[in-house]
Amino acid sequence: MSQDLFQAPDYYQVDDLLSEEHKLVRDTAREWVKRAVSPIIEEAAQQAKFPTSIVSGLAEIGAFGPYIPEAYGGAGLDQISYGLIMQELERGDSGIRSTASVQSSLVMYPIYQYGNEAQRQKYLPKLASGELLGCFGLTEPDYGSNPAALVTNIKDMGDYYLLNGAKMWISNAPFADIAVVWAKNEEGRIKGLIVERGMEGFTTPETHNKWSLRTSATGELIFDNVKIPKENILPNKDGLGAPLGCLDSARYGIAWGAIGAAMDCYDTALRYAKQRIQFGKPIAGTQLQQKKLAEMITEITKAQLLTWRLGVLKNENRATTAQISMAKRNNVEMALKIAREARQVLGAMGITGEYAIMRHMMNLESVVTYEGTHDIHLLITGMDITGISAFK
Ligand code: TGC
Ligand code: FAD
Repeated sequence: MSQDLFQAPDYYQVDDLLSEEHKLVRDTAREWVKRAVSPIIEEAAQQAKFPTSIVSGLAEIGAFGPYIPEAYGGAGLDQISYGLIMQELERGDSGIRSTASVQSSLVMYPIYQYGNEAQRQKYLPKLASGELLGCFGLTEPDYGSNPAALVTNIKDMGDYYLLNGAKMWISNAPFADIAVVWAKNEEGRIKGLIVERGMEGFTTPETHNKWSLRTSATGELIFDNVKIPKENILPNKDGLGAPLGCLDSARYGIAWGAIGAAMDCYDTALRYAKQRIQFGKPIAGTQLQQKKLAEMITEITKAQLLTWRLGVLKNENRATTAQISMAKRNNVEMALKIAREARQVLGAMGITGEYAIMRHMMNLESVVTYEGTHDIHLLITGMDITGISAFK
């Protein structure tokens, strides 16, 4: 990949809305991405390998549990700082943001919110430092958008639970040390449990041949009569609302992350358009390319303002699921459209690994599907404004 010359666009001086701490956290993550992610990420994507060398750096910049209290090893930051870290990571690559999202919002968050003190003490500090990596198993081969119908199950055996079933499309699964898994008990109630690598009957085969999110390892979780100690059940919340509560937090981070990918595509296209000469002048001087670039910065600016406001609401514990859905859906689609347009601005160069645009575009094809598809988020908005569920 060519040298990382990224300059973040801020057309409406959104920086003025950020505190000094927000800017420090953001700039630390930005500098780290330039130094540690940009030089290695293209090769990692080409080889479809999660770059394990960056795990300690992710922990150092506070990307594992940004809003988890410091007493448990987290960074103790607010929701806007969390969002800004996700933005900077996805500026580098959605797969890197994915790994941090899963660790923070889908593994540390449920242990912190739904776990007991012993579980928090046992797992959170090691997850924050990157000594342990985790994954989140909700989706099953036959139940993606409709997790309420999941069939993975636990049976009470007196001293322990017996876990059976399978999860699919699980980020971090191939290398995760622990998995937060959602399964039904004998009453059909969804429970969260912590499954540890090494438990007999638990395997995590990798999913190969992805054209998207190639720096993030994806796999299955297979449970064949796995004995789960009773102390591994998350005691403080059950029902579908428990995993969906984690998704709220992760979707919020994705809303910010997508802006990072969009900013990178825009910045690359703008620089290229100013330098690339055709018909005796920079292509940036043509009306058609200016239209593309002007629309990109307009959409990025709208997304920045939407997401900043969502962050304020989230800090005040007032952000609703439907507001988060709107931001996730809007920003991912915005980023995907910008990636497609930006790729065209670069002509043939746009399809090479010399520039990050095509990698962002392909990554975003996963981001638009996971954590609730584009359609599902639209229907969540529809349900919110009409009061009628289209899912039932
Ligand atoms: P519904 O009847 O609406 O709700 C069931 C219960 O859950 C409560 N609830 C929530 N609670 C907390 N947070 C939320 N966001 C909640 N949404 C709903 C609700 O109040 C109710 O509670 P109760 O007490 O009345 O029982 O549920 P439904 O079955 O109709 O489904 C609604 C729907 C379709 C919106 C939901 O199932 C959904 O969001 N589906 C999408 C599935 C999804 O997003 N899966 C993501 C898997 S994880 C992933 O993709 C990780 S990618 C990670 C990466 O690499 O970054
Ligand atoms: P389906 O639910 O089968 O949907 C197929 C299509 O039908 C979609 O377009 C959908 O919008 C549409 N559709 C479904 N229902 C309706 C409806 N009622 N009305 C209209 N249209 C509808 N899951 C995890 O649990 N943990 C992870 O870590 C994780 N990581 C992932 C990583 C990657 C790279 C990918 C691609 C997925 C990951 N997922 C993970 C799974 C992801 O959350 C699901 O793929 C997603 O929720 C959609 O489920 P599905 O693929 O089964 O699609």
